[in-house]
Amino acid sequence: MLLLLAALLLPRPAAAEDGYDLWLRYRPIPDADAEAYRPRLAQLVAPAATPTQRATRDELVRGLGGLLGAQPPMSDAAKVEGALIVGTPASSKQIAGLKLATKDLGREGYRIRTVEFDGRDAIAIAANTDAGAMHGAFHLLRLLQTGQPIDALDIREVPRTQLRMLNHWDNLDRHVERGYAGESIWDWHKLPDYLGPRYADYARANASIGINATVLNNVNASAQQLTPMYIEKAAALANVFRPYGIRVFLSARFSAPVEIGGLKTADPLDPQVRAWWKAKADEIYKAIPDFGGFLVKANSEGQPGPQDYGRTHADGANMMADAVKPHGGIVIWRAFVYSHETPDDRAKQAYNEFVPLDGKFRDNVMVQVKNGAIDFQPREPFHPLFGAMPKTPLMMEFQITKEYLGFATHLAYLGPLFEETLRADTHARGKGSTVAKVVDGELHGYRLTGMAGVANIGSDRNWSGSHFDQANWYVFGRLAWNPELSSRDIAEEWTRMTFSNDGDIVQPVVAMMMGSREAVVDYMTPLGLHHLMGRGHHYGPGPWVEGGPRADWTSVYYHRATKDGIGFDRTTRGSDAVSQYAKPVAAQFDDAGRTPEEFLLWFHHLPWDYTTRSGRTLWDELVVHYSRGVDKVRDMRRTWNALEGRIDPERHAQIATFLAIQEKEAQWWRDASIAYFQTFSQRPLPDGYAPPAHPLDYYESLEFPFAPGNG
Ligand code: GCW
Repeated sequence: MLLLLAALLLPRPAAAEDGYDLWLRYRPIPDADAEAYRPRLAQLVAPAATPTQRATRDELVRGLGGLLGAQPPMSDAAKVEGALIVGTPASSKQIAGLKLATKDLGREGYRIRTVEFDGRDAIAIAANTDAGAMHGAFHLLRLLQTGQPIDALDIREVPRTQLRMLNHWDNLDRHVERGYAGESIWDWHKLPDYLGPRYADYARANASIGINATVLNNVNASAQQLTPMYIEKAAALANVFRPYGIRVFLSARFSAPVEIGGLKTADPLDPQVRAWWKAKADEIYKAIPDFGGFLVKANSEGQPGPQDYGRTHADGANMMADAVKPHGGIVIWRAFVYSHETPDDRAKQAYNEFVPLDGKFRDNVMVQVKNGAIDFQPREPFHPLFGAMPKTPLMMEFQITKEYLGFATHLAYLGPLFEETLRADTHARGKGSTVAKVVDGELHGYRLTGMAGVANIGSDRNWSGSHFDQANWYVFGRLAWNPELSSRDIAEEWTRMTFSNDGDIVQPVVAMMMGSREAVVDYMTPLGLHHLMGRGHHYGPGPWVEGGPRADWTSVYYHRATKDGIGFDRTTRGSDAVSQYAKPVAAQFDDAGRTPEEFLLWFHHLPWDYTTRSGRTLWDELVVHYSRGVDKVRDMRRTWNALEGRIDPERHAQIATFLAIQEKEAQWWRDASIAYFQTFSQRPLPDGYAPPAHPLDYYESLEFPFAPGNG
C-alpha cells in the first residue's frame, strides 16, 4: 500500500513528440516547480486491490515520475515529508481516517484536499468509488501539468452529466465514416485475441477527461456487429476499458432480426421480433455484464426503422428499451431524421417528428439531438428540440470529427462552437434556460443525462489526424463533465499540457485556437450560410451543387441565391422554422433586424443591397467576411511560424504545413464562393478586394472522388 515513488522512478529516454502521448505527456517540469511539489508528493498511498485502483496507481506513478523527474531522487523513507493519499473510505484506511465527506460525490465525483497526515503535509484524493478516485487522480496530474499550486487545495468535483460518450462512426472493415485520422482504431480482424497497447491508452485518455462511455460502431450500422463473433470482439474491448470506468455501447441496426435473425419482419410490435431483441440483449449481457445499451439511427438517410412498418420512433425505441431494461441498459435513439418524401424545410423535421412523442418513451430511453437542426455546420443556431421535450431526456450530440470544418488539416478549435450552443438560451422555462441546463437535466429534471461526441479518433499515430484536433477530443470531454466550463480555459489547459507552460507559447497558441473556428465560418459559410460543401464527401466549396436524388442534399436548397438576394427564409413568412423556438427566441429570429448577424441568412432571405450592421451592403459584407477568413488563417500561420524553435520540431513542422494547406484552401473557399455568388449579385467587389484567382468554371470543374471519410 505504501509505495515509495523514488524506487519507481526510472529515467525515461527522451521520446519523440509525435503526438501519441496526447495531453498526457508528463514531460519533466522545471526543477524549481518540481521542488515545490515534491514535499507533498513524496510517497503515494494508494490501494491496488482492484483493476481500477491499479490503473489509478499506475497513472500516478507514471505521471508523477515523468513530471517530477528521476533526478534528484525524491527522498528516502526516513526523510519522507508528505504523501499523496488516494482512495475511498472503504478502500483506504487513511482516507477513512481523514473523515473527508464523500457522500455528496456520487458515483464519479471526488474531493482533493490539502491535509495533514501523520503530522506531515499531504494531499488527499477521496471519493465514493474507485472511478471517482481515478478522476481525482487525473485532476491532480492536470494541476501539476499546468503548473498550478497545490499547497491549499480544496476541490470538489461532481460530473454534471451522467453519460459522457464517444460515438465512433467506425465500420467493421475499418473505414471510418467522416474519419480523417486513418483507419478505425478497432482492429476487428485481430480481436478478440490481440489487444494492442492503443486500447488501454485510448481508455486512459478518455478517463483523464471524464469520458465514461463509448459506442464502438457506426450509427449506419452493420447487423454483423450483433453476431456472436463480433459480440466477443466487443467484449474484449470492454474488458480493456472497464478498469478505466468506460462502458461499451453498440449501434444497432433496426433490421437485424431480419438480416441475422432469420425473421421475416423487424416490426417492433411483432412478438417474435421483441423476443429476438430480448434474447440478443441477454446474449450481449452474458458477454459484457456492464454493457451500456444500444444507439440507434432509424428511418434516417436510408436506415431501416419502425416507420417501415407504420410504427413510430417511440414504438421502435421502447421495444429495444424493454429488451435491455432487465439488465439496466438504455437505448439512445437519434433524432437526426428528415424524410425523403416530406417537402418541408429539413430544419423542421426532427422537431415535427419527435415533439408529439414527448412522454411516450420508456424511462430508459434517451433521444440524442445534434447541436443544430441541419448537420454539424461550422455554425448553426441551437436545435429547437432543446427545451421542447421536457418529458424525454435529450442527449447532446456534437461532432468532434470535422466533417464540415476542413477535415484534419484545418485548425478549428471547436470549444467555442460547443460553448456557443451550450450557452444558448432556449427560454423554455423563461430566461436563463440554457441548452446546458436542458442537457444536464436541471431544467426538466431528466433522470438520464448525457453528451455524445462523434469521435475524431483513428489509427494515425497522433490519434486525431492533426495535433490540434486532439484539443477537440479534449474539450468535448471537459465540457461533457461540466457544460459550463469556459472553452478558453480549456484551451489554455490543453495547450499547457500538450505544448508548454511557457506563457510566451500559451498566449499565442490559445489566441490562435480561440479565433480559429470563426475563421472557418468566415471563409466557408459566413452570415448564417450553411451546407455549401462539395457533394457527398463535403470537401471544399460546392455552393453550385444542385440536382441529384434529393433537394436537401444540395447547396442551392440552403442558400437560395437568386438575382434578388440570398438566404433561407425560415421566418413566419417563409418555412416558419422560427416558430419551433420558444416565443422570445422565435420573435427575435423572425426579425432580420434583431437576428444575430451570424445567423442572418439561416433565417432570412435578403436582397443583395440589404444594409448590414456595419453599414455595408449584404454583398459587400459577404465579401468582407470571406476575405477576413483568409486573413485570419494568414495570421495564424504567422503566429505559428514565429514559434519555430520554441516548439519541438516534429510537431511544429507538421502544424506549419497544415496551416499552409489551410491558407490555400481558405483562399479556394473564398474565391470559389465569391465567383459563384457574384453571378447572382452581379455587383463588383468592394474596393481593395482582389477578384477570385480563377473563373467560376474552374472551381466547378474540380472533383475529388477519393476524398477521405465518405460514407
Ligand atoms: O453528417 C451526416 C453525415 C453522415 C452521417 C449522418 C448522421 C453517419 O454526412 O455521414 O452518417 O450525418 O449523423 O447520421
